[in-house]
Amino acid sequence: MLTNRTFTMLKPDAVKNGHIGAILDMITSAGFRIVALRMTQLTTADAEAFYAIHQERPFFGELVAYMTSGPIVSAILEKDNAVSDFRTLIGATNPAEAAEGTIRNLFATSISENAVHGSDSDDNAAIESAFHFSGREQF
Ligand code: 3AN
Repeated sequence: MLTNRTFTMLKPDAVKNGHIGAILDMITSAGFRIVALRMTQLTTADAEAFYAIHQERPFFGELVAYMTSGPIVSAILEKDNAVSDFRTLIGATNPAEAAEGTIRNLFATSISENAVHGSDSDDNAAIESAFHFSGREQF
């Protein structure tokens, strides 16, 4: 249904460090069209639900605490091959391994505070988009 779309969050560290504009500029300069956009702050219940797939991982508590620690910017992005191209643009989960010039290489501070989220499949892009935006907030 949402083919050619992916979902992203600019995480609390990126917002706190003043990188919203620079990151959105990198995203649109790479050919993505912003089709939904919001600044918000996740509740603990929101973050636990969004990251439910990671609930058995040792870093789950740290991840939820971090993702609720301040405002985030969530967005839906459209482009051919959006999920894969966006994963390339953001770089590896661990910024120490993120390729030069990627968003995480430039803006992430650590593996847990890694600046941005990007969906890992078309199915998850659709689920995550619907979690954050109603139909009439998607253009
Ligand atoms: P990605 O965001 O690159 O798809 P996932 O899905 O493996 O990475 O992990 C989701 C989030 O969990 C990451 N963005 C990161 O914030 C956090 N995370 C992943 N691995 C670790 C780790 N080893 N220690 C702390 N936080 C982690």
